Amino acid sequence: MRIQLINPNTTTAMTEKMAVAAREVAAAGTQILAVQSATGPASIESATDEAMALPGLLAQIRAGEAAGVDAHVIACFGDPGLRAARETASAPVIGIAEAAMQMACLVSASFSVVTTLARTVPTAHRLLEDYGMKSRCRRVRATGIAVLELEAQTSDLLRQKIGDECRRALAEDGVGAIVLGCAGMADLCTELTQQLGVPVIDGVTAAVKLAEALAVLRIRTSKQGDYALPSIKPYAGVMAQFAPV
Ligand code: 2AL
Repeated sequence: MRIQLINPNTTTAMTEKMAVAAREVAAAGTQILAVQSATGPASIESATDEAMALPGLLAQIRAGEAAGVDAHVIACFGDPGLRAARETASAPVIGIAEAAMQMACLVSASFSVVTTLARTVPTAHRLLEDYGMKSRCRRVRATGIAVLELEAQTSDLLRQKIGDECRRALAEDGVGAIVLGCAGMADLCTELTQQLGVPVIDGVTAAVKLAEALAVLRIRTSKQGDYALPSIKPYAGVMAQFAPV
């Protein structure tokens, strides 16, 4: 099976980092095709970044559909463009935030999210609302770390900082699990789970395993109702190249 792992930001080091995490958990017969947007911001930390990242992301979804991939993963914790990607695709599309939150709910009554900048916290709250998970998430905690500080291997200093915030979540929030709020934290999941003694869930690996499950079960994105294909129409200016076909 082939899973297209899409980094919707344009930072190659981050794409490579998440590909390593994805390949570590992929089943023997699963190929991870790691790609990134060709246009857009270096990291996605605001609604503006997200809006500017979407044309490049949707172009990758379309390319993956044309290549016949079995599933797509959108590897950014804001799940940018998830609804639009599901309109565009017939294969399943999994966002890492939804995947991590769903998996946390399978093993704990409640969880906290430990994420990057305070700037990204409202997005996480909006996703919790959209996914009907507000009652399961006790708190979304920012570490003050920018996404691009996590683009390559996470430094010892940042590992400590993220670990400390997870410890505070366990001490203060009354939760049984932690959800990591950035694709760039994928390399911390195993060690934090060992150190903290509770499930620490990274969305990249959670999404890969959910994508495999849907593909094996031949469950694909519904083309009726909300995720029906978008209608074809002219797009003007620079957007013409991104128009649905
Ligand atoms: C992210 C992420 O995972 N990738 C990115 O560009 N921004 N998440 C975040 N919370 O800022």
